[in-house]
Amino acid sequence: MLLEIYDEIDELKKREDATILAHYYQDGEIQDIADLTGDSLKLARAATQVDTKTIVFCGVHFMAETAKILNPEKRVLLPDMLAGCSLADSCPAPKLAQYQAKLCEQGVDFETVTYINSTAAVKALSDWIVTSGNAEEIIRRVPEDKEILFVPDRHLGSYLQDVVGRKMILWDGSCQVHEVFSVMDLFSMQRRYPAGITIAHPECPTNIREKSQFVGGTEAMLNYVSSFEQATDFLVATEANMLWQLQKKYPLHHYHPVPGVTCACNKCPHMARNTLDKLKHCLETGSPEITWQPHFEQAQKVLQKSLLN
Ligand code: CIZ
Repeated sequence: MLLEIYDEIDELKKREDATILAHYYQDGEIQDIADLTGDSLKLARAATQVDTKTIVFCGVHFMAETAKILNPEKRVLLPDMLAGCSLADSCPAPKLAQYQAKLCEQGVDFETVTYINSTAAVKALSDWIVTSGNAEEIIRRVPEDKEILFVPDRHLGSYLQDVVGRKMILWDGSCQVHEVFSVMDLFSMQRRYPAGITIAHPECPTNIREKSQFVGGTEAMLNYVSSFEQATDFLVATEANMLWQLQKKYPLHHYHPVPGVTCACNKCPHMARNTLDKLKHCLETGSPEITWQPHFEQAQKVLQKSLLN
């Protein structure tokens, strides 16, 4: 059954001249059939190098939208148009515009640094876009005499404040997956695996980050794990499908999801909307498709300056 649908998708991919990009938070069976897997920085950059007419983006809406913005001439398909993001939802563009106007009235001289987990309309209101992979580097590019308004993830923002040593005005958003890790669950995992190494995503709350030996985005996690030559237990505080990618690339080690076997709430319900059936269906029908919107033009300028330069 799985082999059959893989063959059908392969055939459709040829027929439609398509490339499949998949985020590390997609189910393993989707990552397995993708031409390329990655975090949002790697995938956004890869999308600009694709030589097929169509990109099928297996990820959430803002990721496919970013691929379209960076490649207006390509057809970009998203298997499920409702694959959203709690972080993007936490920062609606009109609310951000209102807050920016208030800061201006108060005489605050600031630049807006926006996490890529945001809508195109929010990106269009921003000075910079960051991903978990390039945030430190971009924040260091903001002139020292400017305040920074960081949106929408308060946990990533607070992590970056510590790392870069720069106070920022933080928007009050968070990721529903990373927000739910509890430090008590982590402690019990650490008791179960006393020699284990805890690796956490910077979208996790401070109390989880403080109890972790390594904090970094998914690409940084892969890089970190690659430096261990002896079999090691890793306790992983991020979306649970990341374990599939870790296991595939570095099978020597053992990976344990935080909070562990008793709870599946560390799976992103939005990413889970994409399935192999929907992937096949979007190739068959050419829909749902991300279509160009007027505000993409401004978002494109900010994305290009932030991710491609
Ligand atoms: O930047 C991304 O792709 C996300 C959402 C997480 C990560 O660290 O890769």
